[in-house]
Amino acid sequence: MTEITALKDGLLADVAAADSVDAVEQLRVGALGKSGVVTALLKTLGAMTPEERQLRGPVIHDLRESVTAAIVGRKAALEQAALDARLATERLDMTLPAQETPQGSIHPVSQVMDELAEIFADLGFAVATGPEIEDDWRNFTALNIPETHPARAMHDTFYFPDRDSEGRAMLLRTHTSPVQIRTMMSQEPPIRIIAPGRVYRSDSDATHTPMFHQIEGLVIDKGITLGHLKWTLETFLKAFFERDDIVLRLRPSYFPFTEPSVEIDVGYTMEKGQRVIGGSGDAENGGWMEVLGSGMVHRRVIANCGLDPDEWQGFAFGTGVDRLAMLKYGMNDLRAFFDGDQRWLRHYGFSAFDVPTLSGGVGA
Ligand code: 2NM
Repeated sequence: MTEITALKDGLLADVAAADSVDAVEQLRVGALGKSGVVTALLKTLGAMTPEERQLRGPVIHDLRESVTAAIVGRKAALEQAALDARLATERLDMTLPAQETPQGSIHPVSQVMDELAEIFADLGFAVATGPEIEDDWRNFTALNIPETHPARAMHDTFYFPDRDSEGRAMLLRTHTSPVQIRTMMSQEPPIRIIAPGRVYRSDSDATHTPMFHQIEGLVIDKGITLGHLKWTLETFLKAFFERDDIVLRLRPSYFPFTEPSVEIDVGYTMEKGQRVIGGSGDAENGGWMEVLGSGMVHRRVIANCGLDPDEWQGFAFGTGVDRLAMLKYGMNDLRAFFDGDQRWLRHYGFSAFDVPTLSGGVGA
């Protein structure tokens, strides 16, 4: 019995003195391994008389448990100490200045979104955002887009396999209009918002990517007319393209959510063999380019949002941010926008210090 107590004290002292995980492991093999001293003692229990076993059994089991616990504890302490030492050497002071010049740049889409927010803020518009996963009521039904409308077809819309808790089909929003629906349902008019963001359509070729960026605008107030729409979009286009000779052509069109609906063309002229926004499209060397869709918000859409269409009227508009960026900064392949090619980003990217301001010129 005393030799077991001595063995236990010796093993515990060895474990406590072990200064590496490897050393502890060697002690474990020597004591608890297949031919370890403690294992050998456990094996002697089988050959004992019941009386002997009753006496020595608990002592041997206590030996095994004490040694096992000591080994586990010592290993954990050593591992923690090793981790603490590593963390101490790998510590980085993130408040120190960078040792190398940052290589990142602002993507043209982000830059143009900032320009748009700046221009419309000056006209009294707030920026509204919403989820990219929407339901078919907010994305289609509320906007007066009937079940049979081609925009709802599977080849245009990315649907999720499951419905939401209200039994509505879930989808990736195909435009940012559900943000306008959410705003009309949750805010009291007057409303003046722009809704920029990612939208998704199952479409992919040289001029279409399955994800692209849209900006839509909405004004709801009393006595809003097509004149307000025309002035707002003309003022916006002059600020965005930084030219006073922007000429608009309003063309009748059709959208389910506006009545009347108006397509906005902008005059362009040829400069050095390139189309440049500005000047009359009817000029000798000019033409018209479609840049915005718009219209007076359909009274059914206003009513769907719980507002009285006899009291509240409004206009809305929408366009592609990626296309606006291409027109302003002269890129020709939409697909390059989302490739993450370092050379493209170095060439077309903006400095983080290039913050668009109206006083400094949004074009930078
Ligand atoms: C466009 C063109 C015309 C539009 C309408 C609405 C809403 F929610 F108020 F009904 N939001 N956006 C709209 C109207 C969008 O994009 C080409």
